[in-house]
Amino acid sequence: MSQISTLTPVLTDDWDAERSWTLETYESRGGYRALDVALGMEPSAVVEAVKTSGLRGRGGAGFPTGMKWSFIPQDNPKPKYLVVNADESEPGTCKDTPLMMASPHLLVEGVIISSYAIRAHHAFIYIRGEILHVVRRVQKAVQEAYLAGHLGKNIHGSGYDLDVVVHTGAGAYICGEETALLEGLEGRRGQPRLRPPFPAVAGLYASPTVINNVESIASVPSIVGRGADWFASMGTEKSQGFGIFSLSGHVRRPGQYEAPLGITLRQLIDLAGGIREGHELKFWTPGGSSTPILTAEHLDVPLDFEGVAGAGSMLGTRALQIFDETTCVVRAVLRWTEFYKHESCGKCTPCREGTWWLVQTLARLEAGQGSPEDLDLLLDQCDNILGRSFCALGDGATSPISSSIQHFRDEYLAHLEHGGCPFDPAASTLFA
Ligand code: L3W
Ligand code: SF4
Repeated sequence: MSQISTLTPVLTDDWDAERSWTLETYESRGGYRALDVALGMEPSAVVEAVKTSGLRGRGGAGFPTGMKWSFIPQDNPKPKYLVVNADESEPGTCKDTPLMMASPHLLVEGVIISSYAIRAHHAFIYIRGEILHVVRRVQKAVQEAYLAGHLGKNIHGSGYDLDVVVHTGAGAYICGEETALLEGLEGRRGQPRLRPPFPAVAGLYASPTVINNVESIASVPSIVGRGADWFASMGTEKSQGFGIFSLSGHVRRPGQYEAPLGITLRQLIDLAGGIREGHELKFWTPGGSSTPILTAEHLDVPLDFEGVAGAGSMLGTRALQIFDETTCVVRAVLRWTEFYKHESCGKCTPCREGTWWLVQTLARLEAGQGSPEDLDLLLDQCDNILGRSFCALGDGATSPISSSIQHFRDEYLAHLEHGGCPFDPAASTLFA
């Protein structure tokens, strides 16, 4: 099975182990040994190792993790903080939740090593409030880690102290934006802050703060334990290492597939047993609905930051939502746009008003009641949001619309000719 050998079980390695989430299982499989390695190093050497590994942020933007850590000013007398962004809410994105359920100690060990590297003594794990089972599991792991001496005072006799707080959000998508998350953590309504200053300079309580995604932090123990060169030997030249690819929708075996960056959708669909029987791929998202959709033409695009950008999209969170020919693209895009309208925080006019107008225009087209000029109107509305919004939510809302018009203009027009949706809603299991 040559395809199986392309997988890189590191983050998902323990998922099938019995009671994988317990400290006992984690330690029996080598857990918390990388922490000893890290505590034997200078903090700056840990930062250097993460830089050398090439690890890039796994939350969507792909910013180099080691570089972000090195922005923390060590001559600043203020406390330093580490914040884990576990507010996973991007449509289709579902990798951090299973990771925290199956391997919460991998995250906790990553938090301790990362906090040590940036010389923080307080860390926060900000978890989306609706996933209470995850909150409880991570809280339990933190408690176990305290009792075992992995957290608290004088960790492993090293003289290093760290406290970790598990914080629950209230379920707003915008709180996954790092500065809105900080507002929420400080007890205010979650709305983005102006950047710069970036959080690395003035973040939580106006102090230097590193904010990283769950999967980024969970990758750190393996980098420290197995070496930066080992990590960098996987993936592609500028997108090193591995990641979790979440396949959902019209594939036979939807799920999480851990693989080196640079794998293609064709290979991943093979691993997932193919598109459901008797059907063919129509369109897909590389990283959730905020990334422009791609089509069957793009099956062999390397799924790394550069490859997907070259195809006109973004790698994002590797939330690969797969749609076959039974799905109406206009209906799918309308559903996503309704989500952005609902989740717009209202701070800036282009996004607050623009997402409302996008829904009006799309709904008209989807119902077959618009006119061909509505397509230009939609693109004009996107133009007035993209690059004019305060944060990435507004930009993201335009991605499915402009990319679907680029690839499926005829399908929009077919709605007008048909006087409504030409698709049989019973044929598709999605967006029916
Ligand atoms: C210091 C500088 N730090 C950048 C840091 C910055 C942040 C990171 C990336 O959006 C994307 C978005 C969504 N000095 C710095 C600096 N940084 N310049 O680097 O920053 P940025 O602005 O490139 O991106 P972002 O604001 O973090 C994230 C896309 O991800 N996305 C959404 C995913 C949603 C989830 C979820 O559900 N939780 O992850 C999917 O594609 O559209 O483009 O830390 O501070 N000079
Ligand atoms: Fe809020 Fe949307 Fe403006 Fe972001 S782009 S600040 S979510 S209104």
